[in-house]
Amino acid sequence: MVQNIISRKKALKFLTLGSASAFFAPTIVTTAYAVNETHRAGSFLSFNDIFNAAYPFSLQPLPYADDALEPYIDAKTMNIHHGRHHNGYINNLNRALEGYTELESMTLSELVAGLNELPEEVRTAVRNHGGGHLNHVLFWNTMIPGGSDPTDSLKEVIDRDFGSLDNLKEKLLSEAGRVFGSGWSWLAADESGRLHVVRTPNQDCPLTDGLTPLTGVDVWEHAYYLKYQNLRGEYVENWWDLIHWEKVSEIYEKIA
Ligand code: MN3
Repeated sequence: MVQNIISRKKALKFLTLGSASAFFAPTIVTTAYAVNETHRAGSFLSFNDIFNAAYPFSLQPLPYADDALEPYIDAKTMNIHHGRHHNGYINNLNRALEGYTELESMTLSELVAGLNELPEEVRTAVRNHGGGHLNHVLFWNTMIPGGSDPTDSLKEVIDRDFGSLDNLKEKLLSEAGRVFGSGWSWLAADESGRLHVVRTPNQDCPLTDGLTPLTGVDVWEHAYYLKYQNLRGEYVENWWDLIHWEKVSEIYEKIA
């Protein structure tokens, strides 16, 4: 039965494509992405583009060139991380949702926030790949070449909730250091606008626990190992200096 629905859907998709592209129509939605080529930089995504993207999900270009965060994050790492790892999450997420009409109409943040209410058979896939997609979109879009300073209004909230920017940095970096294996350290906000630092394993996203992530550092080895090897702390220190605070503020203002 489920198979029938999927087949009909596929057939429909096929029909809506032009005849030339129909030859190349994939049986599943995948994003082609050539790794190890120079890719044109895109632009920074809005709050809406980050959190409310919809199926079929696609890989957006990085908002800067692969080498723009050098020497802190090297071009090869960016290229592989974005083109292979992030793209892989997207393709797997699309595969998992295919044929689930109700889920296909949900936004990325609805899927991740509502993870525990999803059908059990797709829950793990959405947890790993939906989280993987959202976490990475946020990661790329909350770094900026050359770094930046927090906006005055956000600085006030940081001072209120952490005492100082230095305290926040210390907390974020120490949580990153406490990730055993793969995971993330996040600056996140609750519904009342209070800021929190949280650590998540694997690709778990704070949204599933009711917190909106504002920015976070990916401490999977794929994020830093080519350049830093075992020096995770040095990588995380450098990440801190790349934070795109204006984008962080923009996200915070949407939810606070
Ligand atoms: Mn990653």
